[in-house]
Amino acid sequence: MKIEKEQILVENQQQTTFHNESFDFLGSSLDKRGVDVEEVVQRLADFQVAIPSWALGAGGTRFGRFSFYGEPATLEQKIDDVGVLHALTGTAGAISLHIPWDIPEDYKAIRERAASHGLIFDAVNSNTFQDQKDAKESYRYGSLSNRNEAVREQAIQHNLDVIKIGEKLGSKSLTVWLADGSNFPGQDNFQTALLNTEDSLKKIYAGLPEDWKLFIEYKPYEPNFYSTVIQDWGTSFLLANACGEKAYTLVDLGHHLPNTNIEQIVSTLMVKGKLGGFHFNDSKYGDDDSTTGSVKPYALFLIFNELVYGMQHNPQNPYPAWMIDASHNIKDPLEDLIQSLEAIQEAYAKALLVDQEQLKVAQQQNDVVQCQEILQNAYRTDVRPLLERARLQMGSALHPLMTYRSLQVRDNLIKERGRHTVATGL
Ligand code: PSV
Ligand code: MN
Ligand code: MN
Repeated sequence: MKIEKEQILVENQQQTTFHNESFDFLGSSLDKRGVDVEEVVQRLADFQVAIPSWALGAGGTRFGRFSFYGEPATLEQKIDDVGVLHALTGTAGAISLHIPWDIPEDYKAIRERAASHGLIFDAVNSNTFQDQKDAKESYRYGSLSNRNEAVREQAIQHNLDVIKIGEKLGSKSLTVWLADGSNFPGQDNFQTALLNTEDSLKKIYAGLPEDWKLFIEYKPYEPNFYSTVIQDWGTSFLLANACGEKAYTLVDLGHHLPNTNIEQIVSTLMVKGKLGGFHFNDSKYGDDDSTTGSVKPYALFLIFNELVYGMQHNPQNPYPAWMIDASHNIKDPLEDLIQSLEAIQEAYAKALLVDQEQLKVAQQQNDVVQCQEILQNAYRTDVRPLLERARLQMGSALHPLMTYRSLQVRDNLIKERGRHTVATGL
């Protein structure tokens, strides 16, 4: 299934008049506020978010999994699905693979397929949280932190193999998320587990190509419920520092205890030049992996406000690698991702509207009320016409979800792939 530009154009034509009216209205009021509207639209068009291969099928819970009809069963089909998203939104220009779920058979063909959709390969993800078929050692009691050297070596080698696969695809980064931890007090020696992890990560880092980055993801709990070795940004930060300048912390929005001030973490990491990657999702309770912006859109805006500030003021921090890390178990996964992409762009656009100069003045005057007004003035602006304009400029859909439905994408995928497909992955 491939969406042609012409199909989108036809859909857009029916909605252009209404779009032009709302864009002109918003544009003139932003103009009066001193906003460079063209620049905001351009930044939105430039903002690309990677889609992980595991988000394209319906996720499961530990109680079961209800598959969604027409899910991709192969790597080729996963790439095609991201192609659909990118054609509609203009924002999903990269795919992130998880190894060994997504090992290509024919690298050239896979690269060409991705390129035909305008996609590049983002970070490759290793997997040492599951035992693979025929593996010699088990990760039951941890991988990079394991007290048994043979297990650690197997996990290190796996990461080095993942780098090799990524190199053949044109990826430039490796993301390591570890499930390592313990379920009961006394089960593990915290210090040994941490030092083993540091040592293992350094060995992986040593195998990193010159122009690659290593992203170290943290998470407070789950699947282990007493302790996690890389539990928070501080632990990730110290491990990244121990590895070297190509190692960075990766923030996943769902990997924090309730009420954590994520925007402050973002700001601390950026000022220290160590925010490498970012996973979007939303949650009510834990690592829920819900649609981005579906539960706490204001929190997402505050995070983006710090990201925008950091991108403008912290040249010491590289441009972060953006990815959606959500996987829902009841929605059509593609519709879910379209909603996430829209919410991300919306939060970004609103953050771009924050009057940083005025905010600085209000902060200097300790005008707390005015500080809040400035932030909320940006947040309360309906920025959707800006997103539409960016998509229009890119030849993408003015209204991606509407177009997805009117082109009957899911029905076509079912016709092509059948109703019951089994994807590799979570
Ligand atoms: C597990 O929590 C997780 O969702 C992490 O966020 C990783 O990024 C992802 O799985 C893939 O390994
Ligand atoms: Mn993640
Ligand atoms: Mn997660």
